[in-house]
Amino acid sequence: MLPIAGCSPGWTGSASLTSCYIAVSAYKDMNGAKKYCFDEYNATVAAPKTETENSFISKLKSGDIRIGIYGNTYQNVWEYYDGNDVNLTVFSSSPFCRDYSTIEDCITMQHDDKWKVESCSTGRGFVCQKRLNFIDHCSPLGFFQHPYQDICYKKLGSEYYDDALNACEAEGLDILMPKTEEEHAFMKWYIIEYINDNVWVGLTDIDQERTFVWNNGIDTGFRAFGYGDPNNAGGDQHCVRYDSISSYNWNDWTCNLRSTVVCQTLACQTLGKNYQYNDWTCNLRSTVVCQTLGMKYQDND
Ligand SMILES: [Ca+2]
Repeated sequence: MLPIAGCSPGWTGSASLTSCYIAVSAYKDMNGAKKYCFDEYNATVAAPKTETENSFISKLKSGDIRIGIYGNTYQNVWEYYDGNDVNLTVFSSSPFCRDYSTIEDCITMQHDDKWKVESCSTGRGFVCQKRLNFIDHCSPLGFFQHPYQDICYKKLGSEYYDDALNACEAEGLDILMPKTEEEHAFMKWYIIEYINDNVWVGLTDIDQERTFVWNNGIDTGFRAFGYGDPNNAGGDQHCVRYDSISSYNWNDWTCNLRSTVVCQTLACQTLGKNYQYNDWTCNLRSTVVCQTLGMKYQDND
């Protein structure tokens, strides 16, 4: 296999695609496939967004291939695991015809490149996918990294909210602040799979009830509260957490109870006082990454 610019050895891609791919020999249900790609490669299950990408992925592995799209057959609504809506669908027949719809259905690509709906619990082969030029900034520091974005996360212990802020700050990090659907979709999945506990979000309405403010940076307007929240139950819920009772969507919650702390930092800012990288990692990515994420996360004033 010829090396592809921007892809690690053993991975493949093409000039027109913005991702790298690797066919794996594992055979798993949807959940297992997602964990496999993340654990092994900080990657996701390949999910085609164009016809070109669809046929490219199809040729990487013989037999049926499970792809990283889930949805609801009754509604014919499909979503990528990065939280984005699916625009391309190439079903071999109308998914409405299937009668085994559950809350979550999965999609398998057949040898003719066409898709069929299946239960997510059916084991299938799959392909892992990651961004072109992906660099693992985070795991050398003991952090984990968003597969699509240059954000590093670090899990700490269980703290009151104020102590959570202090604990992250003491490490030169921010508290978790998912400000886009893409960040939220990943974090919700990660919490369910790897943390299995309620996790603070750096968002509070301490100063003015119902006016939620991020711990720092701009407000994208993104919120992921669960059904019925924020409700300020008991009149003392001014902090926010990923909550098991909300299926790990957000719940406004009292600041004076403990939840697990996850801190975050932009990958290019992990050069802070506590986490010195060696020079080459910084120099490789700093210009592009910092400009992009800077636009998104930092105040302009
Ligand atoms: Ca609440």
